[in-house]
Amino acid sequence: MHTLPPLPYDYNALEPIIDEMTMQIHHDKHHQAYVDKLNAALDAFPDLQELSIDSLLKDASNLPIEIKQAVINNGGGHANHTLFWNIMTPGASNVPNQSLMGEIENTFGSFDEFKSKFSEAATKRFGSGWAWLVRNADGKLEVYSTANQDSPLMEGKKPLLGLDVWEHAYYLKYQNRRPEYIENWWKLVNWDKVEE
Ligand code: MN3
Repeated sequence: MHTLPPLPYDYNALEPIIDEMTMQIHHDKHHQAYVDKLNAALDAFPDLQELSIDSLLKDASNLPIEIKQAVINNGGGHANHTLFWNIMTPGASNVPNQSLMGEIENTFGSFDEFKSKFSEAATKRFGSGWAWLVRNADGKLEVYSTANQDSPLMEGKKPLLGLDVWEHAYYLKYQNRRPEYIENWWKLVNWDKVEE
């Protein structure tokens, strides 16, 4: 059975950038629903119930056809949100440590260029999806976005930092102002967790 991990901080901890009601609905309703639907999809497949969520997604192409899309959607939703809660923290003011900062600068030119590339990926993702900083199969850092709840794990990429740009993540406070949500969100990034 997959279970909903508790938030690592209070529902109101990310105020004023992300409001308490959004956090409550997002975690307790949306994330819980992904967990419940993932468990329901795996109900008839005891062998698959033994696998970690990462293993399920990495090998998603080989899943039984009747549950494949349900696992991609809901397993992806479970994995993506679990990462999302953990890479945010109240009062974050830190930047990546020297080693990750050096790698970001080498890959993207500067930390600011990395941020603007990531923000652009988040802004331009049409409809619902996620922006990512990942380590790809060649071990290199990469910024891109995915649709829906598609996990980078399905493409052999390890997600380090993810931003949820589904409307449910920001609509109560920001309505149609996705760029403002993205800009404010940078103040919440917990770089210690990204490095882990
Ligand atoms: Mn979400």
